[in-house]
Order: sequence, then structure tokens, then C-alpha cells
Amino acid sequence: MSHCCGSSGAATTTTTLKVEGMTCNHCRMSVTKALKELDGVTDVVVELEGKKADVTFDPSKVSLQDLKEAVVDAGYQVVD
Ligand SMILES: [Cu+2]
Repeated sequence: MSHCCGSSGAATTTTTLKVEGMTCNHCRMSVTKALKELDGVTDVVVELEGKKADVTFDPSKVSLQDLKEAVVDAGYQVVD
């Protein structure tokens, strides 16, 4: 009942979201937390000054749209 070699299950990808509305460190934390709470998101790096969020996620578990919605739900805007 075991698969052959290959220990890591998740094939993750990284995307960068452009986030508007973050003004302080608290905002950065809010966006980070909102994204990290999503199932399938493995890493989040938010840059306040760069107005962006680098998100590493498993696309089989969570979609880009889900990421955007999480940011919007937290009270910020994602721009294309
Ligand atoms: Cu703030």
C-alpha cells in the first residue's frame, strides 16, 4: 500500500499578488494571516513597501481566486 519513492506530496507553485491598502505592519500581518489560513497555502511573504504578497501554494487545493478573495475579505484590494 505504498507508493514508490517520492516523499513530498505537494507540488506547490508561487505567485505574486499586488495588494493595495496596506499601510502599516498590522496590515501586513492581517494579509499574511488571511492567506496562511487557507488550506494549501504553505508560505506567505508580504512586502508592505512593495505592495505585494508572494504566496506559495498547492494549486490542487487552493486557487488563485481563493487567494485573492482571502485578501479582499481581510479588507484589502488585489490589483492585476
Ligand atoms: Cu495597517
